[in-house]
Amino acid sequence: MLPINGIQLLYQSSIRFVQPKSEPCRTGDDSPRLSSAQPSERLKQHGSQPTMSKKKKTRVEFRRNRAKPPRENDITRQFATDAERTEDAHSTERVRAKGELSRHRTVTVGDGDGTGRAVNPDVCQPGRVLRVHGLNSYVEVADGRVFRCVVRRLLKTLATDERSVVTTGDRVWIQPDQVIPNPAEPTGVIERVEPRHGVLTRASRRREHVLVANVDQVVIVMALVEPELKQHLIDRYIATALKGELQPIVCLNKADLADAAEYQPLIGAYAQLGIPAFLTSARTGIGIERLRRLLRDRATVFSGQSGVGKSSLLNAVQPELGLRVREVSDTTQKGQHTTTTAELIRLESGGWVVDTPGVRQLQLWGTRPEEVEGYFVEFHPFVPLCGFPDCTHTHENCCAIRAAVSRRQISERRYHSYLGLFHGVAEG
Ligand SMILES: Nc1nc2c(ncn2[C@@H]2O[C@H](COP(=O)(O)OP(=O)(O)O)[C@@H](O)[C@H]2O)c(=O)[nH]1
Ligand SMILES: [Mg+2]
Ligand SMILES: [Zn+2]
Repeated sequence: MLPINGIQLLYQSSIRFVQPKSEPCRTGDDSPRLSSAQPSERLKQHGSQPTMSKKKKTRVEFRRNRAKPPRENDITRQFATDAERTEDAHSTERVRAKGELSRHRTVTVGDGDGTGRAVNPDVCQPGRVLRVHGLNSYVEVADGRVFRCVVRRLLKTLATDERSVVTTGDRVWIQPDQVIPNPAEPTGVIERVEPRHGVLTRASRRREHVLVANVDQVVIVMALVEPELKQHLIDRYIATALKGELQPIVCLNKADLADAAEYQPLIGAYAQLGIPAFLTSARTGIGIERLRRLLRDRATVFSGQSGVGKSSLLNAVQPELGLRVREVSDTTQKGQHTTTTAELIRLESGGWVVDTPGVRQLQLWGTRPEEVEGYFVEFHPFVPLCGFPDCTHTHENCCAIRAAVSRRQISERRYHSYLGLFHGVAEG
């Protein structure tokens, strides 16, 4: 008996040792505090805890505030010693007049974000990449002309860590070709890509593939049937949106094919999280007016599995688009996409939309497991109450998240989505 008691005592004392709080397990029953706990407060609470929590916070914030790790440093240095430098610096000063650029004061050459090559505004002009097709990028400039452009070889060298040097939605500077044989199709060279914000990315052969850049929001299209609704997939898309700093909007499409009432709890759950969610039907027009309103004056990317009705919804919003819609008979042929490349399309009502090809495998690119909780907003008030500052909310005893799930303060469905993402990210 004695040895067992001894072991128990040892065990208990070791628990007390790692337990940072005086109470054994406080998982958030003090509701007033919970409801008022804002993210900033959460950070403060973290900050007052032992060093481990401090370390954790720093890492997460670091990732969130940085668009991208710096590229090839030595190339930059090498470039800085280049004779061109004076000339580059000079032209950059003039380029800075454009409001958005002034945020990046050190854009001269090879800065960390974007492919920061200085341009000469006398011969170059700014534009937006509408689509990328193989080696050609189609860039619309201020006067509405669309240039077929190749990318300056140097830019490709600077951006070796990424599959897409230039992607749909990029803001670029192009140098139009001197001789343009066919005025109907002017050509040029992309000289510079501005730093990106609001991106939708996915992993592609263990590299990052930026599907689209510089958008404000993502419409996550899910079909209620055909293909069958996979609720965890919605959470996966939402996490991807939040990681790319995009506002998620959930469209549950093909509402004409299912009993709409059944989905009200799901819709309500997302509304509570501040994520607009509603039923749509490209066929009958349900929800199209609301969708149209949400798209006005914003840049939006449509995302979702193949066959859920992304192109059909866009056609319903603006019939003149005439986007190709996949025939029903095609649905069984996996790997066939009618939309093969992401394309930026201007809406008559103001704003831009991007129809993306169906993404079969969506991973949270470059995400560490401990970052995943950040993409579940309803977890935020509870996280500081977990017994361990580095709680993963997967198995720990004094976990405020797990306690909240058992009290139904966090939905079990969302918690399972969290686990799926956490483990998926952990496995790489
Ligand atoms: N019944 C019904 N069918 C739809 C709806 N939206 C799209 N579809 C059909 O679903 C199929 C795939 O649509 P498509 O727009 O190509 O999907 P995408 O791959 O997401 O762009 C086509 O056969 C469409 O006619 C809808 O709201 N209701
Ligand atoms: Mg499509
Ligand atoms: Zn926890």
